[in-house]
Amino acid sequence: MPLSCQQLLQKYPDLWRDATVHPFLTQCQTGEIQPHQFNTWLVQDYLFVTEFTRLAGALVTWAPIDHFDVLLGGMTALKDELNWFREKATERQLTLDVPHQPTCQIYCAFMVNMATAPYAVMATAFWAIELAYNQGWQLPGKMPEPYTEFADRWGNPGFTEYVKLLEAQADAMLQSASEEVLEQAEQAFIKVAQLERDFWQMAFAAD
Ligand code: HMH
Repeated sequence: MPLSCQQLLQKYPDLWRDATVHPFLTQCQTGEIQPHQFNTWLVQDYLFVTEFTRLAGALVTWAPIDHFDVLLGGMTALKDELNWFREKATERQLTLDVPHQPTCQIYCAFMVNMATAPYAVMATAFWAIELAYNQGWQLPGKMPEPYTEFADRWGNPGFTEYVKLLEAQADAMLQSASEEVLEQAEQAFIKVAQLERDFWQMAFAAD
């Protein structure tokens, strides 16, 4: 049973690679991505982040008080991020009032489910979700316009630091977790990796 976030990454390298390396991202870097693919990602990711914000709220509900600083800092960033998504949508003349695509719906349902999981499990899932974007947007290298600000949002050094703090908090909980909770945390990690891959694929395959 894994006792740390790093052990999860080491145990499932292929799953994690597929969560963070995708033609959607490499084609943002080369400029080959088409506007309808990018816009599909943008609108669906806004919907994703609204549900992710509710998961952040659930974390605050169950976290020990010494985890508040990191989590509340994350929520402040989410407030800014949601407003930024609305600006980006307006610039691109996109409506955010659209149905969830099936993949986005499944990911949102997973997060609703996580919100009632043991805190160690939700903290592990929350870390994995943020790390996926932190690494995913960094790996292709410098993104050209108009994608630079998207890559910077999740790839910037401050965000990398935040993800490390989330990892330390998840690790602290995993250290004293029961075998059953460790198993749940491992399953949640696997699920996040698969859902991340599916989310890129959903946008990439948009028609
Ligand atoms: C699908 N995963 C997805 N969207 C995001 N915005 C993040 C992770 C990071 O918050």
